[in-house]
Amino acid sequence: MNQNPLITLNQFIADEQSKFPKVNGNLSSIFRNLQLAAKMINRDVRKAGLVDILGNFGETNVQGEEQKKLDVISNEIFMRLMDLSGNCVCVVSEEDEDIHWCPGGENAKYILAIDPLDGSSNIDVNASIGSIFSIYKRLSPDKPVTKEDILQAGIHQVAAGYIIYGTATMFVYTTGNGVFGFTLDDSIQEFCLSHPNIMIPEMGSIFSVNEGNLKEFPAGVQAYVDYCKGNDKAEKRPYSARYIGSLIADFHRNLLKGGIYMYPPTEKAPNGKLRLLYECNPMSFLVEQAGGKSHTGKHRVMEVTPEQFHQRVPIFIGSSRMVDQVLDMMNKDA
Ligand code: P6P
Repeated sequence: MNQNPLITLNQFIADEQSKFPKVNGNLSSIFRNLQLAAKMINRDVRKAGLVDILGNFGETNVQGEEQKKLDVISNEIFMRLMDLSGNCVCVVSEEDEDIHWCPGGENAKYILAIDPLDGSSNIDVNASIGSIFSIYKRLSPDKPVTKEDILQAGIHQVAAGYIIYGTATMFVYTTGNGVFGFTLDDSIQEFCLSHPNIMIPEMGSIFSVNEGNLKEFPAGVQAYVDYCKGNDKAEKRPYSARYIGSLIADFHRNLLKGGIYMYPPTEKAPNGKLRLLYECNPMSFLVEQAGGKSHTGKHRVMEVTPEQFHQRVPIFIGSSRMVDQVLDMMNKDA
């Protein structure tokens, strides 16, 4: 019999909340609805091959990318459940150019930024995909929300996390007191604590980058990729190249095993491809809480003050010593 106590995500959230007597439970209510959204999207992702919901929706999102039906469905699920939580004033989503204002949420305290289904180009080929969320508190509860409430630097996040729809479905999050992973037990439809206090190894032997763009990378990044492929048994080089094309899948593996994920500037994407508000900031909050690092090449990601809702930044994120190595090589090249 497994001796580990069965701690569900709901119980864990309640226990965490009880540590802060002054807390009124509004954030917990958002988490309960995020969890419900995760279960609903998991249901749709798992049956994608069965129900005719594959293929392009025929519309494009603000990023100009073909929208898969599951992108649209996932976005609608998150929006509906944030509306119902009553504790969210607005949502910034990768799928919507404009802000979604939650009806009746004018006086709510929290702002959500989401990538409802990241890696969606992998849906039709059955590779792991995921949802990413980032939560902020509005700056001035007694005044109407302004752009400044939404464009806060990542250091001001109150919570962040992702759901990975992989061989198992996991809910991984932080509120600034460590990183915790919960695995969905399908038989009882409960997320159960499986990875308490996740810490990323300070050194790893996995590098994740799209080498198809290698010649477009800054010289220091090219030098680091070359270093990863070098021969040094003591340093476990050559490292393993692992790049799924799904940020959450690559990040989750590197978080548990150690490694670095890079999306450097390219000619096509001079500011990188990943979005600051709902991809880079939440993943950076998680990795730093797990003892890792996240950098744009010029700044700590979480210290960048956003200027636009869908702003992109380059990102080097993962094991602290691996991030330091690539930054050193970029600085030498500068
Ligand atoms: P590329 C998916 O579209 C995504 O945002 C990340 O999940 C993934 O790591 C990256 O883009 C893949 O981009 O340009 O290498 O195909």
